[in-house]
Amino acid sequence: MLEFKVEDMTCSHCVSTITKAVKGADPKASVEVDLKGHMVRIEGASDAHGIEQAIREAGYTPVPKN
Ligand SMILES: [Cu+2]
Repeated sequence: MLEFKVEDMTCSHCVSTITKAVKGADPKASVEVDLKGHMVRIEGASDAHGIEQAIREAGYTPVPKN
């Protein structure tokens, strides 16, 4: 599992933007977002670097947790 802390994710719009960004980067990945905890968890990722970059390009600051 891939985990990112995304402090600048603040509302349901952010959740949907980040989810779309991750899916766009890695369509087979499944994304789980914990808005209150500011965590994004991704299962089945094949391209961790691409996912991190996609979240950044969507305007957020992902900090890898593992
Ligand atoms: Cu938001």
